[in-house]
Amino acid sequence: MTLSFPPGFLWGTATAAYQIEGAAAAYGRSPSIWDDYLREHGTHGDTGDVACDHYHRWQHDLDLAARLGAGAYRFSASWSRVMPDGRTVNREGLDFYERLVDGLLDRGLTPALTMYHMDLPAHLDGGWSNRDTALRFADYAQVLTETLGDRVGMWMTVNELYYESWVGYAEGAFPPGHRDSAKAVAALHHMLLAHGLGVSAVREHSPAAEVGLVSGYAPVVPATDHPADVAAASTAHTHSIDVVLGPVLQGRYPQEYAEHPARAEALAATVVDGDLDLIGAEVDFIGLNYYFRRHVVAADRVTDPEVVAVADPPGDFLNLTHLKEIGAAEVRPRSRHRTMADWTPEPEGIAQMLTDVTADYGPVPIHITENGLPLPDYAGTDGAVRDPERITYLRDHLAGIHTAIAGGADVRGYFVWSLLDNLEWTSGFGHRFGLVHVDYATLTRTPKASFDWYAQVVADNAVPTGHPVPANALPTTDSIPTTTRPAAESQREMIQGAS
Ligand code: IFM
Repeated sequence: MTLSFPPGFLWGTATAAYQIEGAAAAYGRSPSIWDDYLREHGTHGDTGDVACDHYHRWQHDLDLAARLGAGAYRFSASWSRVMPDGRTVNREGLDFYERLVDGLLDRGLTPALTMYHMDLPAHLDGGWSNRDTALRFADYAQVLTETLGDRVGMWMTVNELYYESWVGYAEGAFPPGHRDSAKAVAALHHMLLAHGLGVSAVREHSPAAEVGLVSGYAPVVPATDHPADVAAASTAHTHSIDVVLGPVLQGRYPQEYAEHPARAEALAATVVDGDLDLIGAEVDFIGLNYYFRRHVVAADRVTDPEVVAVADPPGDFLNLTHLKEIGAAEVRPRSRHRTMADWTPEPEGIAQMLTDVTADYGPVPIHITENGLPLPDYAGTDGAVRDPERITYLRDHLAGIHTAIAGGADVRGYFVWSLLDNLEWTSGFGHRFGLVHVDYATLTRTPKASFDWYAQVVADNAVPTGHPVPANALPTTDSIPTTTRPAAESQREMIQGAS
């Protein structure tokens, strides 16, 4: 059985600058907040110094993207490369993105350019909690759109605002590493403002293009049906999802957020008259990244035997300040299929997300701008990389999207995260999300079984369901890893060899 997608459905893959480019200290780039942070807090010292060396191998990588037959390729520009001091344009950096955009067009791929994907220039004092950062972003967006606006068909302003602001400014688990919720409220607002300013730049310099924002979307569900847990999940959903989609699609923050005792003061101190008009300027689509759902209970129930029993391990919960402040706590659900990133694939959540967004915000055009699975993929002795779990994962999520489209959701496209294995931020190179395997010792690219599977989906504009993954995607007994050295070790050797 196959599930056909609407004619003209846009298939693509996605990447982001810092996670693949490398050449971090070259060609005029200045450090982003991630460079030093990962040296101290990264896994095995994995950093973006070399990453996939996409900066030098981009032609080969675009050939791979084209081989998939997909219509679009989502990538991000590095602000630190384009405007290293925040004010002056680095022509060499901008030239790189010109080459990339032209290279995509030469290969028949629509460039889907994300202006900002987590790699804030390190010299921007105060980061996103400082309003001036949004104004600097406006300059950067002007430069990008003035230079590339005649060729980029799809712009995405800012990626995963909620996640970056709360993890980086309230939980201290991403750079800049703050633990201050007021700063997170400000950071989120300034990222939203940057989005609005980015939309203005696109309308001015790239009028034929489409523009949207990319929001992470992890539907929040109650871990039990106790009324207190149901209420806590609803609040957490508003504070993590509607807090982004409300301002962008309706020009206002959800009342429950704006008036919440834990948020109201910081928000009032941050928002300036006119901001929400800019933030709520019309977009052409909304980009949603879906990976998992969040399971939430009322914070004062974490020791209740009912909650202790549903958590896995029993009694455990994720101690997140920003949830605690709004009376919620997150637990991991029981699951046989926890990923290496410690979340559980729940394909049913993607249909739920699409149906809910459509119900809450009307029939807004949607692109799934990221969806994918981390695995410890390796090349077998025959050189093949078999990833049947990823095929199953993609198939089940695409089936969910198909269901949502049939139910009235206006989904226009789907981008697999990711084209290439890449640097998964603090989790390092071990978490492989790519359709293409990257051997970090040699930087050799090997399309995985999922690459061929996805190419067939694109060619058919349809997803095969109801039968097992292809035989050539299944592991064989001789599948022995060829690379056992930690990625960081080989990357360090490479840098030393080059100097
Ligand atoms: O790798 C990240 C990406 O940078 C942002 N969205 C989630 C992906 C997987 O964790």
